[in-house]
Amino acid sequence: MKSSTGEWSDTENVSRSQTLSFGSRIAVDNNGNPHVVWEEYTENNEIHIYYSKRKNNIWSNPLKISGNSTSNDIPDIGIDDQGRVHVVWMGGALKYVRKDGDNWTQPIDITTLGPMNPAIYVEKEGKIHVVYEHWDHEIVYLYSPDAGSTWTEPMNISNSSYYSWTADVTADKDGKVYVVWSEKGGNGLWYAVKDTDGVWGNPQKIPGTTQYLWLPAIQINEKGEIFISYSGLVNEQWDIFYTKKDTTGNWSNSINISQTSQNSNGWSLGILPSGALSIVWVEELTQDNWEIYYDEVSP
Ligand SMILES: [Ca+2]
Ligand SMILES: [Ca+2]
Repeated sequence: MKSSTGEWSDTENVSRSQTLSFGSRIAVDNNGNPHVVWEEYTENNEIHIYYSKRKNNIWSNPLKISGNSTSNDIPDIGIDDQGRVHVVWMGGALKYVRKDGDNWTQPIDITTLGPMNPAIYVEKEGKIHVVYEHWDHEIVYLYSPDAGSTWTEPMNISNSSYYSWTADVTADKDGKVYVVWSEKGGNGLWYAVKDTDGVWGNPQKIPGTTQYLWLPAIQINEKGEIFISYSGLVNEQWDIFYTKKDTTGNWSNSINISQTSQNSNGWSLGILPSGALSIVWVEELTQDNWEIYYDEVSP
């Protein structure tokens, strides 16, 4: 963790297991405590989803939250202002669990329609937005207006003939929902907006995003400026970029922030209290040696 005065703490082992721990995601609650989910590979080749929370400098014992399902993948986590924790992942179907106080619900299937690479965003009051890739190469959206009690039917929001994949979702302070995704084959980054009346606009291409790219992440600040980071192909290797849409609707040119000669891949994007962007990615220093990198950018 990085303190408010800029020092990084020592690395802390959250999973504390003898087996492979992989694919972690993090969310921070109102009190500043981080909550982490990840995939844990067992000795008999099962994969389960685990959770731990840090409070008073202590990480809770890792807890298996994926129930009896033995093959699980790609968790994501969000927290509302009541401190309820919401987690989705792929376990055949798209699984969802909620932590309320100290109690976890049993996993439920919120859709069985081909969920891949899910991402979750939870608004303050507990409205939940989930996007994922469907097998037919479309980006699909699910919504819960009531903190996970009920869910809408899956809705195709990409609706393109291209292979649509790697989506992320967020909402602004008024409740407008923004989804960004990549279209394979050099067709760039696209986004769609759900207005506060619940109606989706047509997907729009983000200007200047023509190269091969993937793994977009999206954030919106209090002013309504939109920030998107992604991995894009440059000179036959990958770099990390970000672009910004200002409040008058103009997109900036994408800025290359990794500028390294080896592969750079995402993703995590945050907005710091100062207004700066925090971006985390991995660099392939040598084959099989990926290291985690971090940068802050004043947009
Ligand atoms: Ca498509
Ligand atoms: Ca690079």
